Amino acid sequence: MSKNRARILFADDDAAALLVAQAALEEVGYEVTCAGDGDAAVRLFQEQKPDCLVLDIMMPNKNGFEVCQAVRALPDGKDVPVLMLTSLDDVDAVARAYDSGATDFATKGISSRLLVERVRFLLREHEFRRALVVSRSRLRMVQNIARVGHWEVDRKGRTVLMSGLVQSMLYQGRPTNSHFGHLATLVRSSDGRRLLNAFREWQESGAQFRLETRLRSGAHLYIQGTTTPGRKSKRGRTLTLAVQDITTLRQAQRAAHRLANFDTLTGLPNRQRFLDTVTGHIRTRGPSNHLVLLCFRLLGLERLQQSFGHSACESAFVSAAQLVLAAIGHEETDAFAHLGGGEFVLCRPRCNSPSAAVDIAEEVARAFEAPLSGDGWTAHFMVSTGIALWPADAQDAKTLLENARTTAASGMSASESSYRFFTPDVHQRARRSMLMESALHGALERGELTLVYQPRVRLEDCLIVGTEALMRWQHAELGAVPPDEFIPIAEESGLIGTLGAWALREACCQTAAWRRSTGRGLTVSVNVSAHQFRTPRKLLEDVQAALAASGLPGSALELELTESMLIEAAEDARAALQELRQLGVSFALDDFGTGYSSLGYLRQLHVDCLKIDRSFVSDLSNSDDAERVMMAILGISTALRLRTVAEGVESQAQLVLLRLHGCQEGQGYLFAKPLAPVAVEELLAKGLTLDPDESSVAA
Ligand code: G
Ligand code: G
Ligand code: MN
Repeated sequence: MSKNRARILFADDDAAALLVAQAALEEVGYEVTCAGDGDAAVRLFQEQKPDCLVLDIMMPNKNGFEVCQAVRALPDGKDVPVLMLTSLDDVDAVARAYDSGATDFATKGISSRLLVERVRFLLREHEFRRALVVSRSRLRMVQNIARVGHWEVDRKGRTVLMSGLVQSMLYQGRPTNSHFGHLATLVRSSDGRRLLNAFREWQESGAQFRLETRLRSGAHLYIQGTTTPGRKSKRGRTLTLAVQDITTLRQAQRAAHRLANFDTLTGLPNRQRFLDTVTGHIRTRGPSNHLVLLCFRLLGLERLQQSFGHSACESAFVSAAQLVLAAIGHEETDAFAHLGGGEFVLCRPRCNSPSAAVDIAEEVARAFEAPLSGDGWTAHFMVSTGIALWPADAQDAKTLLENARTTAASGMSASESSYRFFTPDVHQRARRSMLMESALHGALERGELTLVYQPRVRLEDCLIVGTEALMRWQHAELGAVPPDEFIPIAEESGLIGTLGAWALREACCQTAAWRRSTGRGLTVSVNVSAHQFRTPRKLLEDVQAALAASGLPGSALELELTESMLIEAAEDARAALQELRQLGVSFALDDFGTGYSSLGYLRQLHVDCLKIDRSFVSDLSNSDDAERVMMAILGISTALRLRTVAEGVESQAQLVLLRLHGCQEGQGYLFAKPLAPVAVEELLAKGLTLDPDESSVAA
């Protein structure tokens, strides 16, 4: 059974007529099913879903009209072509046939050739109609997707046809008087006048149009389209408007503009818009004129982020933006932007003098003297300000901005708010630190990092009691990079986690080996960075792993921390310290005397040892004051029952004074420099005391 073969249901109680018609229809290729009465016709229709019905009128149980009605009531029967066979001249029957839903009629008894043609015509017409319905619904779908509608008006502007979409665009779906002139009354009067004028022109020749206006109802109307003068009708020529709703497009364009030009958090302009504005200022300003660009970077965000998370930082940015804006006394010609991450930039065209820039920087610093607070948090911030001047420091906006930013970044390790002017070496340093950061990746794997060990001695007899492990980096191009330089970079780039873990393991393994070879209880001190201390769980795991791998007892390991690290320590850091202490690990306060040095804090910090900064040691033999300060420090230390280590001991005189005032241990060039492991081994092989004779005293 081919798909293209149409199936015809032929219903007639006259068996002879049936046979004749069936033969004729089959001859031209149709498949024919015959029904001898009305009920059979309805049943067969349901079973076979024929493509066309031919119905006699007079039949048992249901006549042709009834069959037609029954079929039309079926879900599949609404569209099927139905040809009704009526008697010649029976006009009534023709009318009833249409009433009951027939598609067409033919006179009963027409020649079978004519009947075949009739059926063929009906089927073809049905096919066209179906194709039309499909294409219309496709068109409607496409129009809905593209938000396109049409509106046809007559010469006077009266609506002939308006699609639903146009109705909803213009009238929000409410049925209203949809005269073209009425549209003009819905919009602002100037737009209305333009519309009426355009209407006259459109009737002469078609045109493209765009209307972006606000309806009197308050809603925005964004449409565009084409007008085409149309067909002639009794009422004259019509005009067809193809109308496209571009509201979504417009909104997307607006949003894109907002995203491209503004910081979504603070609503301030972003980097791109800032640069555009500054570029504009530079273009319109002669070289004799000046611009100043200030970059303000918020310091102290890391702590807030750690304790209260990202959303606290975001709300801090918003409050900070307001503070900075108020402090700078915002002027109309200013360009002011949030670059993200608490970095604000200001470009002020009329500010010509460096001293005026300093005033602004100081005003902003003052604004942050009071703490900021938000949902459940209060935090203290500082500001590092970088200042760059045009045209002295850069020719174009982008370089000017980058110079101010680099300058601000270079002040980020300061312990209070500060400002700096750009100088070319800021740039050099920034370049070097970038170079360093990329070189630091993989330094460990390439074996460029090593540990050196500076012996620590008991002052009374100069017996070596342990060492301090210090990191060294030797790079092929950069040379020997001092830790003061690369540790901060390792911290910023997050590499410190890996380096710190490595140093702990290496120092523990080395010390365990020396303990085995000497049979003495040597200890080792390892420096811990602020960054490591901010992830106390990892620090704890690293220490556990280092002790396990080396077999070193926890009591032989001392961690060197700074006061600021301990003071900033969050709750989880204190908990980790406690767990480390249970492993036997002890803690030394490094660089003592250079930090807060609050006695109140000192008691709460629970450290075991103070390492007196070498600045206090170096002055010792030259000034009485220095000696009195040292006595005071040692007094505190005794009162708190802490061990003390003097750092940077360089002379016999210093050693004598330190012994005199009861300092227990010392480290310094007088005894030994930081040494490579083999050199330490040679020392240990010679004996464990490092009693310096006069000749070894540094000049
Ligand atoms: O010896 P030297 O100048 O290299 O030490 C300078 C400073 O570098 C030390 O005071 C110490 O704070 C830091 N430092 C040296 N080694 C390490 C280390 O392994 N880890 C950390 N965090 N800091 C170190
Ligand atoms: O971690 P800390 O900041 O304590 O690091 C000690 C630093 O002091 C290291 O850089 C080390 O090289 C240096 N150092 C050690 N002994 C002496 C010394 O006697 N004199 C001077 N000037 N520096 C020293
Ligand atoms: Mn140290």
